[in-house]
Amino acid sequence: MDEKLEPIFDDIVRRNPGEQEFHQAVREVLESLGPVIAKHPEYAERKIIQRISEPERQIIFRVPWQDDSGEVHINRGMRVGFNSALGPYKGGLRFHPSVNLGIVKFLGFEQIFKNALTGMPIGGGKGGANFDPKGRSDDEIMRFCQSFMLELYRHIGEYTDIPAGDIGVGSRELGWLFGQYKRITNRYESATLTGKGLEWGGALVRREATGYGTVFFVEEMLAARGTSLDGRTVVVSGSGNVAIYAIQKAVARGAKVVACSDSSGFVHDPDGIEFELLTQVKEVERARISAYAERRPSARFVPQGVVWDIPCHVALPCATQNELTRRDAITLVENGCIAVAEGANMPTTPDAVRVFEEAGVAFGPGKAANAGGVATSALEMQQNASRDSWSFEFTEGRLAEIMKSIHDVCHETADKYGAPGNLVRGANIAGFERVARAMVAFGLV
Ligand code: NDP
Ligand code: 2IT
Repeated sequence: MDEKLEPIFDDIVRRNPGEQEFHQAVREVLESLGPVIAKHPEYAERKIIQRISEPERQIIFRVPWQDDSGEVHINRGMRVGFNSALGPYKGGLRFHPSVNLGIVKFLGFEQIFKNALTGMPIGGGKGGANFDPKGRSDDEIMRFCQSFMLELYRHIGEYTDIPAGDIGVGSRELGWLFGQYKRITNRYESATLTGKGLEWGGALVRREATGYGTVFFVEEMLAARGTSLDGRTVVVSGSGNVAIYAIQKAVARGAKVVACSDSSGFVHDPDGIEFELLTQVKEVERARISAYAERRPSARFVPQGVVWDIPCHVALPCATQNELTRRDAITLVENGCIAVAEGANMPTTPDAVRVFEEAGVAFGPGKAANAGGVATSALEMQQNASRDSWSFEFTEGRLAEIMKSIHDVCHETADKYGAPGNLVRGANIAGFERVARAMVAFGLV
């Protein structure tokens, strides 16, 4: 890290004790910004880095609810509005037992730069709760969503803050959240949430967008190196929304996806993961990934196994933060991996990223590679604003253009700042510069 930025980083760590994931996300961005500060002294004078690292607002609230047996439970809900220089706060809601303020802040911080890279008018935010939906009935999850919205509603809105899904929150939960929002406010404000169902204001392609976008990004990275996905072996972690549609699109582009996972282990299917069976198990039945192997003779389930032990050309981490370690990176490189793109947010540990960089593996950081989800959320907002709905083909075409433009701006920015091929630097600098310019324009706010 540039020596001018070190005391700023130390101060951020001091002011946010114990928030390791947040520190990790900030460090990664600051490590890219030395040459930007050298070129733009006005950013240092106006303390843009110190301001961008402090959320504009953080809301933490109690979420009480009753389970099916009548027992009372208390969870902690939160929403962090990190930066609104480019537009209203935009970002998902995560329901997972691991959620805490440090995790929501790391996600919100990443979201600022990701959203800037899309070129759409959206600021960065994130929220969630330490609620564990696993093993809960539909009624229990609905009551939780309703209680969560009973506080959240007063903080969100089309021009203020627009939540969407993330881990544990999909269109089912968004339906319960929107139903409650509409009831409390007496207004059918579609553009207050994105990722909605198609019958009530949702947009085609939003469900598929993050996974598809990650694969489009991989294709751009490979094309820049004179190759393609065709005939490549791919391994994906996770088997949720992002993973499922990354698998579908990778297969459509001629790759063979041989493994995917959930928190209980992974399945290896040398014949190629069958999309229909995967969606039946994970989306329809909401079962564990082992159920896939039970019904597919060519597949085996490896409980608690590390999916990165399966040899592949392309690795797509699509589950959660810090799931791909230095050890995993070394294994992947030894097995001939040529490209990695982060469908998840910050899934690769910093020392694993270094292994890929040193080995010359093409690496697409999450804030670029998984930006297709939030970009398509912005397309959903556009459709809501004009009370229109676009076709699947048209919307997918827009998504593909956006992913290409994100790849190109990261690539060009990395070149311009003397780090050719380093998309981590390119993404951090390009995202930061867009936000910084708007913050300078607004004066001291
Ligand atoms: P889902 O809830 O649909 O799926 C999450 C998947 O990751 C599941 O297979 C889950 O397994 C696994 N997983 C989650 N937490 C852990 C953990 N702690 N350890 C091991 N496995 C875990 O979420 P999404 O697919 O929406 O999100 C996946 C990632 O993509 C997240 O990092 C999210 O922030 C990111 N992302 C999502 C976007 C979206 O539009 N949804 C957009 C951009 C990024 P299990 O079911 O066993 O918990
Ligand atoms: O991490 C992310 O970009 C998301 N979870 C999607 C956010 C959104 O507003 O669509």
